[in-house]
Amino acid sequence: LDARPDTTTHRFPAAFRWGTATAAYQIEGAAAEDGRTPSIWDTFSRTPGKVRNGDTGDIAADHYHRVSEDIALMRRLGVTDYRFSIAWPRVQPTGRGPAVQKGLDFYRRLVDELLEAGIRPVATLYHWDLPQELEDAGGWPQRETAHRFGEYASIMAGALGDRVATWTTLNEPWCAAFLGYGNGVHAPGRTSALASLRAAHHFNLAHGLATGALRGALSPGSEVSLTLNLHAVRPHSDSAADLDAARRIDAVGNRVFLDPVFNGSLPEDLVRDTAAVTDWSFVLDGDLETASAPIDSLGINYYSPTVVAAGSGPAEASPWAGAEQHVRFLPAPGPRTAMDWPVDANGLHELLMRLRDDLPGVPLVITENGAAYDDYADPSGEVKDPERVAYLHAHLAAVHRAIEEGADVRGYFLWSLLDNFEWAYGYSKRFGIVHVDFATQRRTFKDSARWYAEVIARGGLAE
Ligand code: PNW
Repeated sequence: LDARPDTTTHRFPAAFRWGTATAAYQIEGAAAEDGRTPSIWDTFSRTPGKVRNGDTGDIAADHYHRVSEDIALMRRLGVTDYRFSIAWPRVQPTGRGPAVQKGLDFYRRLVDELLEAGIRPVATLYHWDLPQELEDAGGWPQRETAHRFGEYASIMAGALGDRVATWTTLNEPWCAAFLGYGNGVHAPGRTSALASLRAAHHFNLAHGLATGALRGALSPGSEVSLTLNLHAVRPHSDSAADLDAARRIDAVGNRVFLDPVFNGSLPEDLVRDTAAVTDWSFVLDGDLETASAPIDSLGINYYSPTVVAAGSGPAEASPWAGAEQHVRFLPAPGPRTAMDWPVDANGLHELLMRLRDDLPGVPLVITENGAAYDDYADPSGEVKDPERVAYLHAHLAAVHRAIEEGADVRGYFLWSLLDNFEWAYGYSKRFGIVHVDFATQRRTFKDSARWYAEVIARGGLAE
């Protein structure tokens, strides 16, 4: 039996937000119901060879039909907040024109049931499911898409602005721009360095336009935010060449979004590094001002650190526009998750220290952290996931240490509530703290769910 003394070793601030996170395409299913049309992820997952085992989000965790059941799971966990995303093609199927009432109704019911359960709704407007029609018109490399996104944001602000606690404009624009248009591992699967940089800029513009649209419709106490998967970049050595490799990845991985959003500027070194790809003439007067509309917090998704050295990677189909010939990625040492991602909680602490120093006055929220592991079904019927518990414990301890050292971290959202459609990996990777049997849609708490409920109840960690 567990012999831990019942003493809290890491107590979090009383107002700390404890949540779980999901995304529409990864859990909802009901891909063709109530007027929803295909997004780029429907098209991509139906293209042979793009997603492992040919998996799609057609059914996923069937959350569209199981909202009440899933909110009951969250009540059992005791979370204070729930981070979900809105599927743009459910609300505005062609990405233009009037909203579909049934799409709005679905999210209104979700939000109202959350509020009834005492759980704060944290809504992300874009978690990668662009209406296919907008991709057919050019997608994110096309400026018009940013304006369409601003319009969609005002529809959502009008529909739910009185009851959503936190709006997140975009989830991980780095993945959407550079994996979607750079190396093509994510939808829409295009491979062009220029397209990836254009997309990144239009995400910044879209974020600013949406922030403006939301600002006017917020209820008192509501907030606007942006979630980035910032790369915790470590140079392999202190050599000038390795430090320069780290600078390049920081520019095209982090500052490509941080500088426009928090400074209203483009990183000068990024413009230099990418001179062979573009002169950035797609950045028009006023864009950076729009992108830098003040926001209330920054969301950070963290899974593992990135170690780089001078060298070169594959020139073709890279998500690192302009850095391919100068940077080599090294495997970080130590244990790995089922994604083969290194487990290293120090990377999260390093990132939070950097943001404490670089973005003073900006409240931080961990909007995703978690790990994929294969579950072990105990003969007792319990789902054992000791590695996930160890991963989560170590990362929450790192957040706690960062708070003690002055980082203004307001909350933590565990990725993910449910096992779900893990993008290019399909259903082969399980991130949930609740096991989903995809044949029956039966949900079962894993040990990590019980552990997280205890952490939330205690307001911190115990040994
Ligand atoms: C994030 N990478 O995706 C997403 O926000 C989630 O939807 C996803 O399920 C989760 O992390 C786990 O993967 C990422 O290759 C996908 O650097 C890929 C990368 C990073 C984040």
